[in-house]
Amino acid sequence: TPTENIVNLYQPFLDYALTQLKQELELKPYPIPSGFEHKVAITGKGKKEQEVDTTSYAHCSPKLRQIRAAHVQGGSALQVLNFVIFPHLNYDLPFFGADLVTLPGGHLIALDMQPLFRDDPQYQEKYTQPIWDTFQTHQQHLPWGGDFPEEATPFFSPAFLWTRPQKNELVETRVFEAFKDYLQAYLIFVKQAQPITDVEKLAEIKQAQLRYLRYRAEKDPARGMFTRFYGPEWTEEYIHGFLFDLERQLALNPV
Ligand code: DBV
Repeated sequence: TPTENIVNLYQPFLDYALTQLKQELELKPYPIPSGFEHKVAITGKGKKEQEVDTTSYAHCSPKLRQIRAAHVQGGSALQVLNFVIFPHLNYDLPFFGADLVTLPGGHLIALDMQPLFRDDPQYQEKYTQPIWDTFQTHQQHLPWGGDFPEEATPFFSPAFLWTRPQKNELVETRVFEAFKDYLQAYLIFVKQAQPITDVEKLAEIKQAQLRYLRYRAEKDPARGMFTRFYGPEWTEEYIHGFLFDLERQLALNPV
């Protein structure tokens, strides 16, 4: 039934990604701070009572510092999969970023290989050109999602898929295909990536990673939702200690 499908709308995305990554990379577990692996809250009253579960997943590989997912399951009116890959700081790889969100108002999909250097033509040639045809193929079927924060522009590539589909079916078909294609293309980038040794370039990468990370931690669009369900303390620790943890990690292990 439609309801059964929607309460697990993003599970196939998560299963696909983890299966592919395990197949293609030497994955190791990445620690999830204790108390953040799984969190449950009950919202609403009476007939509107609803459990909201948040489950975290994290791995790393020789070239990828953190591969992590947050999967929020709160019935037919709330499903979220936020999936981000953060490369190690000695690679110029983009971030793999997927924000798949279903709220009572509808679906919101953001999918991209988020660039370290948005306006650098050589960077675009290396990391946007190879997925340009894939982007165009899917974008035809996924209308532009409309307004999004102007200040987020530097963090998205020209191949940013941004859409608010009306129908579940479009998420289950076209969006899922796009997600698979972007992940496959990302895995090719990872395999081809060579470590950067130039000290100036390394410094630029670190600055670009921190810029991205600080923006995302500060502007996390899920902050309000998590705060309502799990309280402000849990939420801030989840954001800074797990979802966007680079600054904490650098404080522990400076590069
Ligand atoms: N978004 C996250 C994380 C989430 C999450 C970690 C674990 O970065 C969920 C959960 N995104 C989430 C939710 C909403 C959005 C919206 C719950 C809906 C918020 C609401 O309507 O209450 C892409 N995500 C959005 C929006 C954008 C993105 C543009 C619309 C929000 C708005 O208009 O302000 N992904 C998001 C983003 C960047 C990115 C802003 C920036 C680099 O990578």
